Amino acid sequence: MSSSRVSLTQYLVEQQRLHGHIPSQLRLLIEVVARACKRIAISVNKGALGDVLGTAGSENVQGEVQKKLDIIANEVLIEANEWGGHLAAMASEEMEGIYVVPNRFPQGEYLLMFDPLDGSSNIDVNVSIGTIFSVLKKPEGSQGVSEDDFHQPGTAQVAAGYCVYGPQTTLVLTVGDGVAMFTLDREQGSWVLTADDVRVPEDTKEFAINMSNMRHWDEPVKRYIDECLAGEEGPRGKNFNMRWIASMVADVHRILTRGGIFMYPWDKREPNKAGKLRLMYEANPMAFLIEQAGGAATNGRERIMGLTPTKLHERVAVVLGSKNEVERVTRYHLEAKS
Ligand code: P6P
Repeated sequence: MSSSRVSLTQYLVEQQRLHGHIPSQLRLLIEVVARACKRIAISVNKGALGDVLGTAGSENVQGEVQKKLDIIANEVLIEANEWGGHLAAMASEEMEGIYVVPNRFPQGEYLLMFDPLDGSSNIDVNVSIGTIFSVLKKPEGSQGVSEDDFHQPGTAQVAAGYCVYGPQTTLVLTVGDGVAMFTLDREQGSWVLTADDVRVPEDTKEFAINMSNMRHWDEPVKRYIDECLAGEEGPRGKNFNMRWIASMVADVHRILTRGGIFMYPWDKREPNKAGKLRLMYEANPMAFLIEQAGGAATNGRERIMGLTPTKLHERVAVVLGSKNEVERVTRYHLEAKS
């Protein structure tokens, strides 16, 4: 690839030439999602100058109060993707059921899932938020499309990524050949390759967890965090730092950039041992990116991408990031069971 600026399109064309993982319909899908993220960034960046802050006076299927920007982002992604002929259906955190591409448009072979604006509690306080997306192929031979077609393990993803709306607007993407980052050049309105072959350091001194939930955690998580807090006098023999942005996209971006461990474990308020985060459009795409960058992603015990969902909005516990730390948490869970 030339040392000069590489655009998203050039990167995708060259990746297809090198690895053959990006058929033209998938390239179109990624470019359409990237364009939608540029449109969302414009609304996000307006803040109080546009009628985009505050709540929309409605709740989503999760029972969460919807922000105006949640609805704007959801509509932008639906409208950008429904006519292209690359998709059979979409699913969103903001919609109860799947959105089947209307008959007036050609049907494609891909399924797109997204959290249109993750971290919305941060919108009104000007903290980074993001769009998360995951792409599956519609199962061969399935007539029409139903929610069951989405119930595939994370290992079946053909692409995943996020766009973080922060000091920079950055698109982070994998199609199974490593992780690349593209920064939005606002003057030209184009995505420029700014990092290729991203790697997560296997060790870290930085953990991310919402400490206010400590009293609800299971023993292995308490043990792990207590040891981090004990610092160099404790069993880990080193001091740790803590970060919690409460925007998964921003916390994961930090971990992809400099390492770390992110934990949203199940807690005793969750009767069915699930967690807060959603498997299909938060945990799975982030797990794909982290694994492609040499990290690990589990629910505390088992690989997230190995789980087969049975419901569209299924929740899961999440432990992801620097491989050696994630594996330590798994070991503590196994020791607790024995
Ligand atoms: P808490 C945002 O609402 C989100 O889904 C993730 O982006 C984030 O990591 C988590 O929830 C924050 O949860 O309980 O700390 O507000």
